[in-house]
Amino acid sequence: MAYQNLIVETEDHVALIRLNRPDALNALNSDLVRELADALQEADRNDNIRAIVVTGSEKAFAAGADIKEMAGKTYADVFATNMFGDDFKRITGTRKPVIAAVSGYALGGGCELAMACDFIVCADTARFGQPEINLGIIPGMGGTQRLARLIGRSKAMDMVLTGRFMDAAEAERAGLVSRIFPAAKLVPEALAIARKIAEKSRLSVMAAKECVHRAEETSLDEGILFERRSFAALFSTEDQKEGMGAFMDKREPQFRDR
Ligand code: DAK
Repeated sequence: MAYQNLIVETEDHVALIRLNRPDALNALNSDLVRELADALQEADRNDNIRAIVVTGSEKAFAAGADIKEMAGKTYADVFATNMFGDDFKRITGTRKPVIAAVSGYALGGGCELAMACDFIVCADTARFGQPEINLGIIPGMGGTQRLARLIGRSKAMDMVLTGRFMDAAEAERAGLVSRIFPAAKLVPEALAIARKIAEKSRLSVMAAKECVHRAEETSLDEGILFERRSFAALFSTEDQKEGMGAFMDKREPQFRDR
């Protein structure tokens, strides 16, 4: 599919989706968010793709929702159209692993988009923030919820109430990002991580993703039960036999997603 606001490339079973509105620092307008949801769904359906990287430009992952598009909206517009809501649900519904590779600004909806991916790696230039408070609004794509879960209430309140930006080192310390790379190496490193995941059994990757996300949505007891059931289910797969057999034979496993 051809996109106006994205550049999509696929290599070695990994889709690289680059947000591409350079004149607006990749501000998220409704077209871009719809296209991103389409691209992720397309990648999810494509058997050749096993992992996905979402990135922006060197200067900005995304500087937030498009303020120029939002400025004139009324309560009725935002509420009745469920602004971004349906597309964002499609984005978070992606079943394959999605890595956010953040360079430069990840602000407002941009930070929320990064947090909606499975994990975030960033460049040493990254700046995360929820500056909506400066515009007389609050985060609207899960920022208050995901940030609080990921970095704790104290830092989340600090970010959301002051609108200050967090640099890469603080983001890593806080647990918002998993790894930091020099800016020039960010995308190659993110792709290398995605390729590493792409080598695993698709079945255990998808089960692992579902289980980790459950941790944010259920009690510990329920989450552990979900994990236990998923763990047991994987013993019905050929890939479990192959993975353990390969270990005992001292060879690399050949997973077949069965
Ligand atoms: N929207 C629209 N255009 C933006 C933009 C944005 N968020 N951010 C930057 N731009 C545009 C600028 O207007 C400028 O365009 P021209 O004026 O040249 O036409 C161009 O990008 C370059 O920006 P600057 O000239 O400002 O570049 P600087 O390097 O000087 O500054 C900056 C970079 C990132 C610090 C600055 O651009 C900035 O502060 N941007 C705004 C950041 C921000 O406030 N972000 C939060 C937006 S509110 C919801 C879901 C989500 C949301 C709301 C509701 N629902 C589901 C209900 C989310 C809300 C937000 O994200």
